[in-house]
Amino acid sequence: MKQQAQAEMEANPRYQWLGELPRGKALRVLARSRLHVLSSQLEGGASALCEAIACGVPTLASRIPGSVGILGPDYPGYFPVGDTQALAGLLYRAETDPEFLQSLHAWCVQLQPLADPAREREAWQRLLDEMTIPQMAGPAAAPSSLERFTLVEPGSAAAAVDFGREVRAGLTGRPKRLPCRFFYDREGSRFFETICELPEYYLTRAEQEILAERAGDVVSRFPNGATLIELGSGSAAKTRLLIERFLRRDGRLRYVPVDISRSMLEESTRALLEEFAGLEILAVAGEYQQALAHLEESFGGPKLILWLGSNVGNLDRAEAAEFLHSVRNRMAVADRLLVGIDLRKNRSILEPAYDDAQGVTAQFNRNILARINRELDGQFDLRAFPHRALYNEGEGRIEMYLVSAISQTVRITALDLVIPFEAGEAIHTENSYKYSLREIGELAVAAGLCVECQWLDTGGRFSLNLLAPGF
Ligand code: AVJ
Repeated sequence: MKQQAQAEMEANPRYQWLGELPRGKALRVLARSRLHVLSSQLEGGASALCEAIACGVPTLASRIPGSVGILGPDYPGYFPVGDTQALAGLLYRAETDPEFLQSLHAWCVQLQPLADPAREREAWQRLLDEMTIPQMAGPAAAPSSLERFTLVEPGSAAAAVDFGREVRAGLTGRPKRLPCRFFYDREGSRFFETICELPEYYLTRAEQEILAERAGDVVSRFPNGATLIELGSGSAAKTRLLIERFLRRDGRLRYVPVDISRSMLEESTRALLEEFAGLEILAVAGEYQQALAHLEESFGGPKLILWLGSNVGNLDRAEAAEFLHSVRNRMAVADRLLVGIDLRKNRSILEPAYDDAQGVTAQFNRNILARINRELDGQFDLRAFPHRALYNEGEGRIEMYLVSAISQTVRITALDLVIPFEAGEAIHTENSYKYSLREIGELAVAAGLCVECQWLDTGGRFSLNLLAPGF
């Protein structure tokens, strides 16, 4: 072929054979060209075609399925496979008929987003993230933080669509409501971290107190090589107490934090990896349902599954039993579930915990409207929606609302929606269920679990429950 090409070059001043070029050089030649020919007789030209599209250079292509799949059936620049005469005709036309060349060019420019390198890199990253399975660190090496970290984000593509759909459904329904899982974007997660330090919000400190006391107890129930899985890990501050204990004993630990906030996950795991050399992390950014699949992964030893912070309180009692049951179904006999549950108590303690003097909880609550403004081009005036937290004693739950102070309408541009509010009309944003010790026992039974240990803080406000699969 090389000889044939050289002969042609001698006879034809318009023909130049450049030989084999490294990819970078070939791309530079392509990018300077007015037209590209893809004369493939079989499959295999898709990458060349995409490079040309990315460079904004139109292609004359043989009509093979691989090219038709990219350019579409009606593209004007095809010639029949192997038909040199037809190709020559097209080349001549492209040289002499500017409109024809322009039409090819316009067609290919339209396809450019498909071949955008940034988009492609992102798609590859997503695909690789989904497929990566964590490897236990080798014995001799001291792997870097990066080597000990994997992040998967199972439902990321669906999440954005989901937010808009839920906002529409929640604000056009009656009574108006918004699901509390949407509190936790970057800003919301920060507000929640601040809530955990408020004097009125006793939950975090009470749980921390129990864990500080009992971490050794919990860890001693597990053999060397256990995996620690955490649902709703947040900043993982309390988890440190367990991680430290495991590492002190075993030298290494695999930790699988699951959280809806990807930014929070990345931040908290980075800190943990830097602090603990023996720690290996598989972070799952997603909702509980997506995390369940990862519970089934076999990590070798038994699993300790954490569900702390009374996160269970966001589900109603039936949902909580159902969710715990689905967790239980993925547990082996030796696995355990450690669940932090806030207890029923007097409203004079509960209501301030959800309506603090500094107004952080109010900001946390209103952040869901701020998020609609940010992500869906909403026009909520946050000042017109005061925060309200009520303890419903019959149901044993705190109910949070945003109440429209005035009669008003609010546009949400991205949803093409206008929402009317009466003065005093509320949006229900969260339930936080509280349990009696008896209700905890009932919850465990309904989920097919049994309470192996139960610890309370000294104030008797909060409980930590070690649950085992019941038979
Ligand atoms: C994260 C669900 C446990 O219900 O106490 C805190 C959320 N809402 N203040 C809770 C929350 C308002 C919190 N959980």
